Amino acid sequence: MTLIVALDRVSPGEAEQLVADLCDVVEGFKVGLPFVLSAGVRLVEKLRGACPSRLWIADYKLADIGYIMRLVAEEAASWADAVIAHSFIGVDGGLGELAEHLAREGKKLILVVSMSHPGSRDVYDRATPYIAAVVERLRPWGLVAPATRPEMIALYRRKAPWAKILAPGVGAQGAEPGEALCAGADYEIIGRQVTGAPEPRAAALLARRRQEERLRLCRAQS
Ligand code: BMP
Repeated sequence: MTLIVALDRVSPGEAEQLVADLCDVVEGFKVGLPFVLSAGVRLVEKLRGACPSRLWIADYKLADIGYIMRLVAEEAASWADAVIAHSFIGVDGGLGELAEHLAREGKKLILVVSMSHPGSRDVYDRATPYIAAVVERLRPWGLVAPATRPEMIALYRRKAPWAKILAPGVGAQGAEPGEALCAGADYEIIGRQVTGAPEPRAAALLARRRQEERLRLCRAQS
């Protein structure tokens, strides 16, 4: 499956309903800070327990010294299969420690390499050679790259053929379902367009259908 749903601004009750509705139609759930801070870790553990077969991602966008990132990863260990960190902080004393810790624990590291908002061009996208060097050195399981700028996905697809690419920015931020998959992403992350829909399951199924249609088109054209 190619859809990951972001849980950000949802109430505890909505989250439980969303997970029940979506468990069999998504690849996983990305749990963001707004949700964890408001609902608490215990609820996230309960959500995971209700849908244990899916990929659960802690999106804390870590950007600290290795020691602190390891402590945060330990806090998420009870429910998260994967942890997202920023790549710009570098390896020695930073991401290297986090990567080693996660590998020991059998958890996945996902690095942000470019972002979906326009300001990503100010720093992240000017630093591509340096970011790519961090990615090459750490060889993380996954990368976050923007569905809103498919050219960045294509670029990192070439630079890191082994990595899973997770692409946010679909729906509320303007990218169409399937665009990022056509550029080489493995999963598209959708938040508000699904979680804010009157019928989230129907919205997720529609997004999946549109992904498939777009993929068929772009494969036929290539
Ligand atoms: P939405 O589909 O509601 O715009 O949500 C997008 C999700 O993807 C949010 O959880 C956000 O934190 C995340 N995200 C993003 O939008 N852009 C990025 O570059 C990286 C992200 O993780």
